[in-house]
Amino acid sequence: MPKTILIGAPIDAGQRRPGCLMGPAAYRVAGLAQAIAGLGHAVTDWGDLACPEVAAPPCPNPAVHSLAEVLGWTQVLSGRVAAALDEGAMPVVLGGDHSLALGSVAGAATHAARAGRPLFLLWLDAHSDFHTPLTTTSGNLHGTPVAYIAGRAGFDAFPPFPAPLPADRICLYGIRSVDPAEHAALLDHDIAINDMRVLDEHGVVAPLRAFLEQVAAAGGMLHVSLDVDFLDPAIAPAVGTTVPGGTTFREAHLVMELLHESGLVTSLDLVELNPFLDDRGMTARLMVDLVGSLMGRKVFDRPTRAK
Ligand code: NNH
Ligand code: MN
Ligand code: MN
Ligand code: MN
Repeated sequence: MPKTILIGAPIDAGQRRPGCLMGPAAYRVAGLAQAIAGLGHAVTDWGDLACPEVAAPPCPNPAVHSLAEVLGWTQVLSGRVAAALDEGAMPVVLGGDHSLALGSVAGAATHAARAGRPLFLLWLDAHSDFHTPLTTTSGNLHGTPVAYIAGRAGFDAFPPFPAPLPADRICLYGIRSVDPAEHAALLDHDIAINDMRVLDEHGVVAPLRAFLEQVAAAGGMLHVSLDVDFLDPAIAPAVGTTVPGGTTFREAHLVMELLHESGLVTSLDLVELNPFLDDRGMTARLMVDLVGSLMGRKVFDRPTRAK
């Protein structure tokens, strides 16, 4: 029986709008554990983690805020996600803002290194989150995890990322908001950038399959980081940074269904849900439904490709 471990990460220090702290509670109210258990998984809920008190050195960029808190979360999450993977389970991290991925992906990378397998990253997001603490102008560290994971300089306050991912193991998908400093840095890296233009032109399937084939060929582990703003704001209003032109209900489900069929996903983040901005729980419910598709819910249990 596949094992799933839920890890609550009520962090909102990576951005400025209050409300993400309620994310883990909203997922529980929306029935996340029951949905996963109903698909035949053994689900354990580790509850909400607490942020340890740590000291952070001063940051040369005065815009950066809440560095110590984000650092504390990075340390605790890295340890817990690695521990969940060591138990042979799939950790599902319930955010909390996207800065939690500094820790969750570090934990996945720690485990992958111990297991001697390459780690791949699928970043489902409107944003590229490729700032460093030195380039961010908002000072919101939720805009930085991909740069940390890719081993960019500027993260001196943080533990060195365990085995940074080469660019060709990272896939950005759903992107439609990139700041100038991120844009310049991305041009220097060979990261697959599936922005909405690419998905409009090629559809959601082909670019995703191409990446999944790479993961499978390498015998890799796959961390999926799902930002609520990957979805179109019309179907997912409960996020502080809505960007029009996101994926539709069916596109998002199809992505999840393909991920399930691939059998490759080993860890998952659910980030940026702000229940205070939700409309009668619709976003929390949609996120739970998407996890259901990722974990194997389907209408018919048969090969899905028409002959
Ligand atoms: N790039 C912007 C910043 O760094 C926005 C980041 N916001 C996000 N990322 N929601 O997913 O502030
Ligand atoms: Mn994000
Ligand atoms: Mn985003
Ligand atoms: Mn922001």
